[in-house]
Amino acid sequence: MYQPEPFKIKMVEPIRLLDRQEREQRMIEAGYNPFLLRSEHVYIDLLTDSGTGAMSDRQWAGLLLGDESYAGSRNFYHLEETVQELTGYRYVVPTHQGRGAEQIIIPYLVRKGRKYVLGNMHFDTTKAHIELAGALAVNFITPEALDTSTEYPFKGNFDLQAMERFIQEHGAESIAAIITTVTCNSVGGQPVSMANMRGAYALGKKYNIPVIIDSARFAENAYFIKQREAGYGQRSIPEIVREMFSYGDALTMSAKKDGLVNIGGLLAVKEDEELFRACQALVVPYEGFPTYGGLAGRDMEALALGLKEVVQEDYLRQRISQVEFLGRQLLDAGVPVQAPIGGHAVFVDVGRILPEMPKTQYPAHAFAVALYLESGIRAVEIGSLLYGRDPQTGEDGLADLELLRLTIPRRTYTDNHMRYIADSMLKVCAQKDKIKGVAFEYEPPILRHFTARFRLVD
Ligand code: P70
Repeated sequence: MYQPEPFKIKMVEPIRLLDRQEREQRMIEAGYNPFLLRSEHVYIDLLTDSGTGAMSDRQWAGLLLGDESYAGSRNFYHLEETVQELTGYRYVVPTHQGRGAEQIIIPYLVRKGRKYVLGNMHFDTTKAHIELAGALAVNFITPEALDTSTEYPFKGNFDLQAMERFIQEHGAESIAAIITTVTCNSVGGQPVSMANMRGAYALGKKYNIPVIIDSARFAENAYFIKQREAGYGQRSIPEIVREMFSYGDALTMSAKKDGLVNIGGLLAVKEDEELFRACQALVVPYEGFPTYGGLAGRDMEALALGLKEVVQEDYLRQRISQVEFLGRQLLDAGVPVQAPIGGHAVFVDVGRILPEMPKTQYPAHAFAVALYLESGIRAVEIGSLLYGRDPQTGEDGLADLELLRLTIPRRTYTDNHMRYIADSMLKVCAQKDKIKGVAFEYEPPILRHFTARFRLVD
């Protein structure tokens, strides 16, 4: 059943499709890296759902209520109350975006020789902060997640037994933290079940390891729990969200996703005053005074309102079903995609479309280049390019899956855009033998996918 939008459109932003020749020229100029294209040269932008959504009229109105005082802005108190109510956490620190929260809490947790940070699957900025702090990021994703063809309802889950074995083998004192990422971005925007979140938290308590919830897409995760997990069908989204956060000691949030704003982030601590004081002290040199943390007063107001809108069920129903609508068209046409369809994006399993191409030629990135040339659509690789090299051996081509992410911004594109995306994907698949791999012309040492330049391999 399709779900009509629970909003109507008040303002439009024109977009334009360049002709094929110009698209080719622009891709050469961008060094075959879609990140380096100018957005005006992109027709439909599926690079990310981060900061790219549309705000509501209430949020825009909220911008005019910005109190731009350096200290004690009223918008901070509105945001603080909203986050306390939503999560049950006592201490709230705004940050400029998700990685702002990570750069504060991760180095603090990694202190005193704690070598490992465990996760269901860490996202790239989180992994980068863990490595910059001198620790290793270790993933314990459930094995079902790595087979894109099986319909498993909670592919974001931890393999809790494997994680406990690791803790026992390496000693609890060597573990800095457990990070639960909801939804789990790297394996396809896949949800973590409540039972699994509870289990990860129980391990944290048993071994005295703090549990941090990386909560960029917390509301989408809550919606999946309501749909799929026994016992939650009759519970409200805010109730489910509250329970989810009860299984963490602190949270980091990129508010550019489920915060429904274009910029913003959060760090919040449930009740550990020492942890909060340490984070509060660090936020000053890195982000700003604790009542603004790198955000304007108006940004904090828009975020407080966004956090209230995102837990509305009619919003979530349409959001998730639009992504599903795109995914279904691809699945029905035989394109391998991560199933079931995730929350914020359709993840295409390019490893299965181009099985012959070596992982070190980054098949999903090569596919993204071909998709732009065909259609003006910009998508992003979530595979060996993004994963990066082994920090100790320098080995490359290590991701389990070579995925192409068609990321859907919130409240931004229509179902006709989804149809165009599906048609374009099928055209590229029909000519897959012509897709060429890529090789580096320039490879940055860290977070390389953002600024690398490439040439095509013959
Ligand atoms: C995305 C962006 C950001 C992110 C995240 C999770 C689970 C933290 C952060 C950092 C990053 C991106 C990737 C490819 C293309 C463009 C952008 N995810 N945790 O799209 O938050 O960006 O606010 O510092 O997904 O998935 P922030």
